[in-house]
Formats: sequence, structure tokens, C-alpha cells
Amino acid sequence: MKNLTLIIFLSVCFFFSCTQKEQKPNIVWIMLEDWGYQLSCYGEPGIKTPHIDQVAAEGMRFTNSFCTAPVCSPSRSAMITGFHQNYIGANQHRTNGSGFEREPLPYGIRPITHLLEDAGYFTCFMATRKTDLNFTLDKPLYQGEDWGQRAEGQPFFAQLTFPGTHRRWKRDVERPISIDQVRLPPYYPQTDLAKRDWANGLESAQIVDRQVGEVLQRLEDEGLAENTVVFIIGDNGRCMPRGKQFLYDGGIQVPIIVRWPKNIDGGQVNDDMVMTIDISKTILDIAGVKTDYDLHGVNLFDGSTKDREYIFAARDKMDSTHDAMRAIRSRNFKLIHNLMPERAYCQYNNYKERSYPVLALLNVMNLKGELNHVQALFMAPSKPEFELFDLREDPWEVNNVVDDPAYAEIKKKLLTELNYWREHVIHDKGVSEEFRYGGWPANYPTKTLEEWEATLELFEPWVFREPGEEMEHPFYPSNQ
Ligand SMILES: [Ca+2]
Repeated sequence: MKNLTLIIFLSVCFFFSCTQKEQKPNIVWIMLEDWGYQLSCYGEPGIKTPHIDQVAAEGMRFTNSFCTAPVCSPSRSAMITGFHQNYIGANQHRTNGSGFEREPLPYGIRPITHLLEDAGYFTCFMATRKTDLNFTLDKPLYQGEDWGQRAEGQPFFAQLTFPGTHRRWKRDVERPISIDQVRLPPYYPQTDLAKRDWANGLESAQIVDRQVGEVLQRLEDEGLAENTVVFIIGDNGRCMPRGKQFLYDGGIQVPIIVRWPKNIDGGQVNDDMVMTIDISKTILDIAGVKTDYDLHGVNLFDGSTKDREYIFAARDKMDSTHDAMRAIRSRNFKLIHNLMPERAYCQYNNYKERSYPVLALLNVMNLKGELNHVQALFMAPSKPEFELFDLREDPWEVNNVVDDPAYAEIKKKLLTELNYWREHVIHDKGVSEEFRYGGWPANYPTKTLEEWEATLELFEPWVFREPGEEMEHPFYPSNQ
């Protein structure tokens, strides 16, 4: 009996020492709200993000990385499942209201958090919480609110969203950025207001960088850094006109930075064409989770993205602003198919009109005839059906070459691929007649010159406020 007890005791010790040795990696997935490549490790002038830069220096930074939708909820719905949002019926941003009720995921498809939970992971959604999914679930997405709640020795998956880069940008008292240091894309008016607004965004990202630093420090302090994979990404592009909500790179190009001390050599820069839904598949593989279905995303580290030529993105309803666009992008070209070309880019959207000072500036200058050709493109009353950009010589996507005979073959090839993806990969439902004529009123311009001037005037003190100066946002008074 004594011997049997000893054998059991030794077996238990052996089992635990094995699991100790083969401890699965922890996963920390950090999302910066509405943020693109405007980080110092991506070469953005003016800003300093030392903590995120450190993660890049110790890991891998992707330089052709994109989200699948240019706004929170479809992008996040796609990432948490590993499928393009249209395929799982999660493509309408904030699926609510009549005709847009949330539905369960297609039969069999599960969020990666539930799959990780089944594989023994403790899943949590920490401090800064925002799920924003366009589908219903039969149980909570996460088990807890902090990785400290896990059982001893249990691997964990923690997701964090840092909202500081979302609109209502804060000034950074520790490291203010002068407007002389910033570089604005040429499609914005090169005015002090536009530069100050941009610089305020960069300052907000510096504040977020310090919050990221605190998470990294905690991993160090708890002895977890070595066996933890850290992902840092943006959930969609920056919250500026021609950024978020659109399929230009300003809307879909987001950082993907990964650090995994045990398995990834530091200082790597990877230019494969990758998407945020690839993170989902990568995480499942890291955790050793097998699914009985193939995800749309692939593993970022097993060579699957090496020969990928294209990434794809789609945009549908944004709040109650109805529009629909599809895009295919290679390293050198992008084709956008505007499914509702009859509507203006800047048709009414409540959030944008109350949040983007540069949108007010663009409207005022447009109505006064003060914009140059490049700046006026986005203020057009309708859109071309197709937009094709040669990114080698036009990285800002302002010269639509779709009707240039020199690009006829490129257009044909990209459109064939895009249509194949729409039909066979995402089973695209396109635009119904009801959708085409629905949503918020699409009259344009949305306000008179006098109204836009009044809006701009309200924004001005907010944009130009000093670091540390207390001020109410003109359209979002405190606690709203
Ligand atoms: Ca977002």
C-alpha cells in the first residue's frame, strides 16, 4: 500500500514536471483603438513610442499588415473568429435596429476564446474593455477580467483594448509635439488646425504607449515575459477623414507587432501581405488548438503568408450611414469597388461630424472653393464605381488610374480576384435595394457653409488647447 502511494505520488510529480516543462505560452493581445502606422517604429515623424518600439525591437514588425474592415465591430468580429466579417454575417457596424439584429455565428464556428478555454487556457478581457461584436453568443466571450485570476500554472489569453487613441484625443503633458514636427498626408489642408489635430492624435498615442509599457513591465515583474507571446495591433485605421470607415490604407493599414522571446528572434521586419485575421489562426496554433474547419486567416509564422499576393477588405454600414465598398490590395496596387457610388464619401455620419475637426475644415474650404484637386477628391458628391491606385508611385492613393489603358490588364486581374473572393470566400450578399435607399439621409453637403463654419469655430479652441488645460469637448461634454 505504501509502495502504491509512493508510485502514485511519483507519477503525479512526473505529470506536473512534464506540464511544467511543456507549459503552453501565454498570449497577450493588445489593441490600440483606431490607429495605423503612426508609431515611431514605423517611422512616423514627431511621435515617440519607446515601449511599442521595444516590442518591435525584440520581436517581429509587419510592414504590409491590414485589418479586414475599417471600423471596430466588423474588424473585431472577424479577428475573434478568424473569418472575414461578411462570411460570418458580422459586416454591418453596430448591428442593431430594425433589420440589423445580431445573429449567432454560422453553425460550428466559435470565437477563439471559447476554443482556447476548451484547451485549458484562462481567458480574460482586462481593464480597458470593449468587445464590440456583431453576433450573439451562448456564453460570455471571456472567463475573467485579469490574468491574475487564473489557476496556478494555467496558461492565459488576455486581450486589452487601449481607447486613448480613439477620438477625444488627449494632450500629452509629458511630451508635447510641435506642429512643426508632423507630416500630414497631402489630402488634408496643410493648416495649423489640421496639423495640431494630427499632433494631438500622436500625443494620445504616446500616452497609450506608456500604458502598454505598464503591461510589459507587469509581465517582467511576474516572470512571465519569456513565455508570453505579445501582439500589438490597431483594430482599424486612424480616426480621420479618409481613414477609419474607408478602404484607403489610412483606414485598413494597421500595425502588427509580435514578440515571443522563446520562438522569434528580435529585430525582424516582415513584409508579407498579412491580415489581422491571421492573428486568430496563429494564436490557435500556438495554443495547440485544432479546429474541424479551416479559418480564413493563416499562421503568421509557418510560411503560409510567404506567397500570398493579396489582402482583402470590406466596408458596409457604419452606424446608420449606408455605404458598401470592397477592396483588393497587392504590394503594388489597390482596387476599390464602390458598390454605392451614388453616395458621397462624406455623406452624413453623426459620429464623424461631432468628432473630426478636419472634416469641418474640409467642408468649409470645399464650400469656399479653397481646396486643391487632391484635397477636393474626398469631398466629391459621388464616387467613381472603381478606384485603382498604383501604390509604387502613388502611396497616398490620390491618382485613380482605373481608366488609364496602361492599367487595363491590372484592373482586369484584380477585379477577377476580387469577384472570386466575394463569391467563393465571403459569399458576399452585396447591396439590397432596401439597403441602397436606407439609412440616414444621404443629401450632400450635409450642412450649409454657415453651419460648417460654426462647427469649425466650436472645434478650434478644443484642438488648440494647451497640454494640461481643462476643457469640455464641444460636442461630447464630460461623462457623455
Ligand atoms: Ca476601433
